[in-house]
Amino acid sequence: METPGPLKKAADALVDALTDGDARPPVEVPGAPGAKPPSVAEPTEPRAPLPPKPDQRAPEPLSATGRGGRAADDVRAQNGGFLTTAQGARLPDSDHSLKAGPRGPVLLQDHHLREKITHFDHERIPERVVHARGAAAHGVFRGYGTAGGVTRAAFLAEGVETPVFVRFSTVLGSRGSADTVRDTRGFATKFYTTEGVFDLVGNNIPVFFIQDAIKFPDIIHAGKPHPDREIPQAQSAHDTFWDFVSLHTEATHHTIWNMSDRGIPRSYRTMEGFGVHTFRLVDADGATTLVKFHWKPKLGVHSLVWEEAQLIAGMDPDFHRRDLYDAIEAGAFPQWELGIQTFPDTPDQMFEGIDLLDPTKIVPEELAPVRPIGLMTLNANPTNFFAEVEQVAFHVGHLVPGIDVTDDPLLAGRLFSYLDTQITRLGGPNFAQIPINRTHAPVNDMLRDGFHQDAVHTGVAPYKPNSLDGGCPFFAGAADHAYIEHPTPVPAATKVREAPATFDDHFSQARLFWLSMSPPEREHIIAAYTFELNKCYHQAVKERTLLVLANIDRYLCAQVAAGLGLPAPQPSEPVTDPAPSPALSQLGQEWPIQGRVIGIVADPAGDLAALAAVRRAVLAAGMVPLVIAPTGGELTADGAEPLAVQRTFATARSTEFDAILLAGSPAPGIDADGGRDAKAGAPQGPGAPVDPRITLLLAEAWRHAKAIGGWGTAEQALAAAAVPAAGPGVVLGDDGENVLREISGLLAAHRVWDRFPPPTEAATR
Ligand code: HDE
Repeated sequence: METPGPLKKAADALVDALTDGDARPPVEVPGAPGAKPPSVAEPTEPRAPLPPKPDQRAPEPLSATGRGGRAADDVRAQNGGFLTTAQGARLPDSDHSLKAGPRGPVLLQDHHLREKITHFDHERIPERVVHARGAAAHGVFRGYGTAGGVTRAAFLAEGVETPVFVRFSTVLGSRGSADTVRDTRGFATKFYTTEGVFDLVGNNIPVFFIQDAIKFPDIIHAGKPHPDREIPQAQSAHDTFWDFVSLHTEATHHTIWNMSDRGIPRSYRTMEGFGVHTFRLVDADGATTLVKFHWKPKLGVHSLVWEEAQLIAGMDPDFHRRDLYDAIEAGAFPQWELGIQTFPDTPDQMFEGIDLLDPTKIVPEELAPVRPIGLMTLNANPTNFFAEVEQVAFHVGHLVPGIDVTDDPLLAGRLFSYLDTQITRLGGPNFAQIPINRTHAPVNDMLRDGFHQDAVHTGVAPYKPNSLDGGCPFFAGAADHAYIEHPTPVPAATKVREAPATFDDHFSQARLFWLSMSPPEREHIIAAYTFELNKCYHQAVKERTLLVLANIDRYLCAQVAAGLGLPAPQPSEPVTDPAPSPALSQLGQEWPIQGRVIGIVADPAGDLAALAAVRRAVLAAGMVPLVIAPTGGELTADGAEPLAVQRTFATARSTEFDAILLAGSPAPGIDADGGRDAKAGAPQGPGAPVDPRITLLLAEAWRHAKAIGGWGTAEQALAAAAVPAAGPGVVLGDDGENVLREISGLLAAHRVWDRFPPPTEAATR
């Protein structure tokens, strides 16, 4: 190890300052790439790599077998200020191959060239076969102790803090696909508990498309792009998906969730998470309880509107990962409560007539309330995407004492699949030794060798029983926290390829979901089915899907049929009348507004001091203010403090903001010309000229049911955008801070839902 020079010492001091939680400087505008701004000129002196940004954290510095501790916080691989080869030989140049003269042929002996290119050629690993697109963060889970009566899992005991790593994902798209597509979202949590790793590998939808794992390749082949043209990317709006789900009606319940607003979350921070399957908890005395796991976001469940989701897929395909990272960097740490629904572990594994082994069914919260058992806070971004997010390997079979699986046939297949898939994806059987996957519990397995073996095992007897290594390692008993499968009785049976009769009901819970939606949510569901099916080419697929919809609801089926230009069929099964579950609707409650993004449109001719005051008030409320002005740089006025601009009229789009504040009505900027910025090309309405990008911004915010506020001459801009000044969710006033207060109240309900009152016809049979 080289002796640290002054530059390394300076960098270390910066790490200390930046990683000290209390000293962490507030970040008003998150997203800058480095911990320190670079110089304009290319640096000429070597120095140690900059530390990670204060919001970032690397995996714990543990050995491949869980040894070590927090001694060395900085586990980055770079060491020393000079560029070297992989073997540590210092390099004088990395821009020119070794040649026989400046114009001569390149020499084969150039090891640096070969090493650099060869390594580059192998930088990619196979993307996940599903859930390829995702983002993740580090955090901590604190047990409330309220699960103590039903499980002996140590990490759920009161006050126990457990590090976690959480990866959110879409299912269908490739690694580079857009975040805001209509899809199910993965919600996978790795708990690094003292008893070993526990992975809760869930989704943001509480049910699944299939009841048996053997169908997984079928649903995924149907949902992925068509095998001939490899289109469409990351979406279900195509023939093969609808062909499959209309024939395979056990997918009906999951599909209606996908077509609802749950399929297009506003943010990972505003998603619920579900373990989907029923698990079996075991307490200290061996008593068992069946449970379903729920993650409840502190910010509430909140979704995009479909047009917004589509615009964002183009404007900012990284919208969800950016939102997660920015919120954490800005200190608005996302939080979820972990909760359980508990059910008696009866021999039939049913609860109130619901088969707990059927993963296409929920148990409404009104029948079995969700009991909170702990709080998760995500408080650090990854330091290196590949090392952490790409290489993290979850597995439903990573369980700890006190948590056991049930005989859900979907879960059984998953218990096989997750281990199997990593062997290809992560290049061999030793992926548990990759830093992000290392357990924080001591490891003494008898698994040896294999590709990428990082541990240098000692001893001569990696087998049991042995005497040559003193019989070590020894077996643990229950008192030593051994993981002992619960001795669950299995009834005598005959081998068959069959599902139980209780799995035959495919429609009643899809109807339950539909009946639980508020009128605006129902309209969105109708629109989503209509949109997706109108993207299909085959009429047979559309007609077959209408037959499915008829079994859910007459109004839903009739409206979608009308949109498709087809007749609405009659139901083929009696339509049941389940009691709605109000807990399934996103509407009707108020939520905290931390981390919401407020676009403040500046009028350079307006009162900058007032704008600055509103900006400060947005920050004080825990939200992120982004100043939008005709050009970049700073806004200045006599006597006022200069104000940094984060977005220009050309770069801003309404979809980035949860609410818009107008500090006046800005005149057209220098690039307000359709030739330079097509957004500016729309015809202008009568009245004082307003920059056309701002009228577009307002018109979009209006139709996406976002709150809009303004002061000064703001009314002119609203008029130019044909936004009614007295319309729902529009707040005009003389004082910006008062306007902001009202806007904050509107944001607590997420959107201005009454802006577009839906038709009054209720769902009917
Ligand atoms: Fe997965 N799933 N899955 N899945 N799944 C994978 O594992 C699989 C299912 C879920 O962020 C794969 O490491 C089968 C349900 C998430 O890394 C693979 C079946 C639920 C993630 C796999 C299911 C999920 C995956 C691909 C049917 C919600 C992303 C890469 C029996 C409860 C984890 C990988 C991450 C990933 C198999 C069904 C959630 C192939 C066979 C149900 C969140 O092993």
